[in-house]
Amino acid sequence: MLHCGIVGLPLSGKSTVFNVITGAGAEVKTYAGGKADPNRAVVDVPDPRFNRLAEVHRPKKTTPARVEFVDLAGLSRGAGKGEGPGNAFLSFVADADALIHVIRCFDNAAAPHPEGSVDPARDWDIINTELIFRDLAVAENRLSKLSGKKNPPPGEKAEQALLERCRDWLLEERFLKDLELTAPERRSLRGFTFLTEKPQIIVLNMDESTADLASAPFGAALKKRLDSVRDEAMTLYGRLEMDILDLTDEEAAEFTQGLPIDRPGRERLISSAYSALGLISFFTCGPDEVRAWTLHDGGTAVDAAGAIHSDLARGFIRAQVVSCSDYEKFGDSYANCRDEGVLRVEGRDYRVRDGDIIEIRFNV
Ligand SMILES: Nc1nc2c(ncn2[C@@H]2O[C@H](COP(=O)(O)OP(=O)(O)OP(=O)(O)O)[C@@H](O)[C@H]2O)c(=O)[nH]1
Ligand SMILES: [Mg+2]
Repeated sequence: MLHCGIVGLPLSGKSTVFNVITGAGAEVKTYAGGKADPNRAVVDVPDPRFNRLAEVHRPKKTTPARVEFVDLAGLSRGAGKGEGPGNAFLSFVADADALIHVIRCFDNAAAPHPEGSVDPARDWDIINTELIFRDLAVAENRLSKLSGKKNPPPGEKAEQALLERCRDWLLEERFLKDLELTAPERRSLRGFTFLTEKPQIIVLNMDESTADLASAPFGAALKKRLDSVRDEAMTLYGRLEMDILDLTDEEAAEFTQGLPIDRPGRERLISSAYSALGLISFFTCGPDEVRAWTLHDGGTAVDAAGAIHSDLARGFIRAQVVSCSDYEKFGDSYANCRDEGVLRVEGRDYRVRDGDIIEIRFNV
C-alpha cells in the first residue's frame, strides 16, 4: 500500500487537508502544537474503471487500491537539527513513499501564521531546509561511525565515499533526489530513508477569496519558485473543501462556483501522488474478487504477478491481458475480446499498461 506523509509548517492547514482527503474528521485548531500522535487514515483510490469492473462482475468481494495518509504536527524551524518536538515527527515520515507538502497561502487572523506573515515561497524554503538538515544529520551520523575504522572492508569504503557525496550535495542545500546516482547507489541508500529523496506533492492551501494565485500578493514569488522545481503541485481550498464534504454535489457546486476545482480534492491529490511516484493500476477480475493493484510504471507482467503473490511470480507461465477500454468496447466479454484480437497472451517481460486487466497463469 502506498504511504504518504503530510508535512508543513504549524497552522498551514495540514489536518484540514488530511480531512479533505480522508473525510476522517481530524482535529483542526487555531493554535499550533500540542498533539503528538499522528492522524492516520487509509483511503480507497477513486477509480471509475474499477467501479465499472465491479459492477460488471458483481464479485463476492471488491478490493480497490488503497493509500495511507499520515498527518503530523507542524514542523518548525530547527526540527531537522533535532530541536523542538518536530524531530520526533520527522521519523514518522521516514517510511513514507511520498511527502505531501502543505503550504499556507491563506490569511486567517484567527490562526496567526507562526512566521508572522503569509509568504508561501519562504515557508516552502523553511520546510525544505528542515528536510535537508535532517538528512544531513543522518548522513553525518553514519559517516562518523564509518570514519572511526582503521581498515574498513571495501563495501564500507564505497559507502563512505557515497555518503560523502550525499553530504556535500546536501550542504549545497540541494535535494538528494536531484543528485545523479546509479541504480545500485540508490539502492544502497534505501536503508537511510532520506527525506529529500522522496517525491513531494506540493499542496498550495488557498483561501476561497483568492480565486487564482497570480492575483495574490505573493503570486509572483510563488510562481517563480514553482517554475524552478519538477514537483507535482496543486491548489486546494482546504477549509472550503472540508466544509463541503457533507453537502450534496449540487450544494457543493454552488460553493465552489468560480474556483478552479473540477474534481474533489481527494481525487486530485491521489492522482498527483500516482503520477509523482510514477505508478499505474492494473486489475484482476473474477467471480470471487475484483481488485485494483498498484505497480510502478515500467513494471512487467512478472512484476504484476509478484505484486499479487510471490508464488505467481515464481511459477509464472504467461499472462492474459486486455485493456479496460477494449473490454468495455467489446461488451465486457473475454470471448468477444479474443475474437477481436485485443485479448493477448503475453510473456514475463510484457510491460504492463495503466488499466490492463490481467490474468496470470502459473505453476508451482
Ligand atoms: N481561511 C482559511 N483558513 C484555513 C484554511 N485551511 C486551514 N485553515 C485554518 O487554519 C487553522 C489551522 O488548520 P489546521 O488544519 O489545524 O492546521 P495544521 O497545519 O494541521 O496545524 P498544526 O497541526 O497545529 O501544525 C484552522 O483554524 C483552520 O480552520 C483555508 O484554506 N483558509
Ligand atoms: Mg494538525
